[in-house]
Amino acid sequence: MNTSTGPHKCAMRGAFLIATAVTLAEPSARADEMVAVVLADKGMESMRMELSTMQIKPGKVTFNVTNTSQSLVHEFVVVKSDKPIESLLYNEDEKEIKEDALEVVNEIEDIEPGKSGTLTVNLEPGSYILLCNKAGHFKAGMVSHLTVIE
Ligand SMILES: [Cu+2]
Repeated sequence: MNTSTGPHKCAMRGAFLIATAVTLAEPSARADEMVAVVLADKGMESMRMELSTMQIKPGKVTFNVTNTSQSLVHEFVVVKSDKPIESLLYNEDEKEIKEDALEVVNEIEDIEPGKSGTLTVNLEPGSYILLCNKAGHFKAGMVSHLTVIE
């Protein structure tokens, strides 16, 4: 809204403030969380996972996950874990994190290059690790961290 002060502008601003006050008085109207996720790589050597936010409130959250790769299939796994990312158990033969030893909340399997997927889950407060567990991708850097806190 601009700062010009004609009589019409003042009337509009007053109406806007009333509408805002009504919204704030209703805490149950809180919107569900939404996190945009980008899975990007420059081939097998350099990969990353970018989140639009690294901290959200507990409850229903929808991840909108986009694979921007030219050629590689990625996946998106949500893990509840208080451990540092470096301490996750790694299977050197399979070149992947041992998911059996983890509390996997849910995942999107096989997002094709240039495609997107969505995943909606209910998350309680705590620490989460988000990763792609295709062979070699975790070690190449396709992992991120999310905190859920009230
Ligand atoms: Cu991947």
